[in-house]
Amino acid sequence: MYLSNRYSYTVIGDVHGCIDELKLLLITDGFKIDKNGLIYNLSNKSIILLGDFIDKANKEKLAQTIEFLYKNYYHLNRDSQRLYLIRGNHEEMVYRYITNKIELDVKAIEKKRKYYNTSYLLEKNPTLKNKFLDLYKNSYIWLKYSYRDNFSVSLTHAPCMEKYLTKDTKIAHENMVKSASRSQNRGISLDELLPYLIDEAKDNSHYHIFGHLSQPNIRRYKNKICIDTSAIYGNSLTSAIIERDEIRYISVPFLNMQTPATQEYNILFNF
Ligand SMILES: [Mn+2]
Repeated sequence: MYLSNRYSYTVIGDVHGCIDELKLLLITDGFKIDKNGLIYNLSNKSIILLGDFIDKANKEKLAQTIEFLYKNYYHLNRDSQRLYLIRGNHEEMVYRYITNKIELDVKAIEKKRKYYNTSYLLEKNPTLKNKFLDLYKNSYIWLKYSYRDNFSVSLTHAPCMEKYLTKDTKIAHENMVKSASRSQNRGISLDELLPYLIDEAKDNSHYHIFGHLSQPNIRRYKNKICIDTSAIYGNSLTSAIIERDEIRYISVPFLNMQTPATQEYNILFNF
């Protein structure tokens, strides 16, 4: 879906239930949040979540995150769309688990427990489940912003090959939602696992911003930019702010309002 360039866009990386950090990031960017949790002070700003707003966090924070996004989805999008959700692999998998689209063999049950803990929360709370399903159905696979002919930003959850980027086939959609799995390719550097990120990178102003591959900081190689800075792992939550033909960044630290998740991340780009 193509975005109007009449607005600026605050594009936020993988939230994974970091609701306190999400609110702090929005406030740092000039938004106001009232006592009911509604976002104000938009002027010409729009908000885009880059996918994976669920899983890995504790269940109270996950529930708060879904409630916050649901009420603001309808609050902010009353007249024109100002809050967009891009679908991540976690939304996709939890959707499949809670709508019984996955055969629950031993391996699937183990994965559900290990990686998709939001499924259990939603299965126990039908109201919250319906809110999640509504957000899932209203999410986009890709969004694209253009400013004149010489500046554009494509947004997806995962990095992908250019042949899939902003295309609307089933295989293109799968590739924009999830890239090769790190958990199933342990010990392989991301540069080896995703060689297209280096091979297809160009020194121009047609950017691809993605999350999905948690990193210790913003990783950028030419026109490829990863803004998943590992909030739920105790690091920071990052947004890229697109305004006219410029991109700037705001990050806020993990606030220790919940126990961080643990993982060791492979770093993108060996330089
Ligand atoms: Mn992801």
